[in-house]
Amino acid sequence: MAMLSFEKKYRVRGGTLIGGDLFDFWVGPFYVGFFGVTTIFFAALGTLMILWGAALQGEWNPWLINIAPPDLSYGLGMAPLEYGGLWQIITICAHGAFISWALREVEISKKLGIGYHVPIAFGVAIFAYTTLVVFRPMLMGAWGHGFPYGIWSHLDWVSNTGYQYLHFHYNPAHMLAVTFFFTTTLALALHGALVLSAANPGGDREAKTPDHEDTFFRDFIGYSVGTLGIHRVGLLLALNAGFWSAVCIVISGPFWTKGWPEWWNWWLELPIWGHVG
Ligand code: UQ2
Repeated sequence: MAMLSFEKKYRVRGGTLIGGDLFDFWVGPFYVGFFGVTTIFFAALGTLMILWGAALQGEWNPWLINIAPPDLSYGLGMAPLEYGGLWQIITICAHGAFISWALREVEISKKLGIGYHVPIAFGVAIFAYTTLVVFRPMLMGAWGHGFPYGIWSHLDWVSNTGYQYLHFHYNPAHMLAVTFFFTTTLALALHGALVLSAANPGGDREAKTPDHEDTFFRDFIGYSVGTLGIHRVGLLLALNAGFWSAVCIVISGPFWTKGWPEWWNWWLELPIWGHVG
């Protein structure tokens, strides 16, 4: 079925979570919906707050624009706009936009009668962000523990926060997160390469079918995870990358305040090394 007639067939009324038919329409190729409107609202307001912060500081170099969270002395209270209040409003707007976007994905999934895998996957990314700027700051007692909004400044924050725990690569949850990120790229490279190799056999030869893809991996390593299976593997790997990223930062501070290398002393402290005392 051609794409345009497919769209006509499945562009149905209903499936909205809120507002009934009020925003149940399309603008060109885009579904709007109540949450399309709230996404635009929060994204526009948040962007304006960033531009306002840039104007207040007189810093218009895109690399250097920096909206910092409040000083630690403000604790979990509100701060004046120029002293972290903008960061607090921008954080609220970011959550408004991200959660609206996820709920718009839910409405579209309901219209199409498909599962909720996409909004759940996006939800894990939102969870990682919320862990950084809400959960961990709340557990540590100050919004000032959130990261600053700026291209350069957020990189400095990551570097400084890492060194605060001496060597972040010794954080076991960070090890898991990094491993999942790398394995995700491995899986996507394998999958993308395999699909393109079947679709483009070279010359004027006709595209090959998915059973060729299965056969390649069965010949190569004796096992094929399958054309559906590779997407399950990919989703599992990607969700774990986001999840363990959130875990590795939320345990740093609230759970472990020393250097991460020292955490591994549990190994030396096992009662099996024949120490006396
Ligand atoms: C596969 C398959 C695909 C694929 C890929 C594989 C036909 C088109 C990439 C091979 C993947 C395997 C064996 C699992 C890899 C696991 C990890 C953790 C990287 O068999 O079926 O479908 O794209």
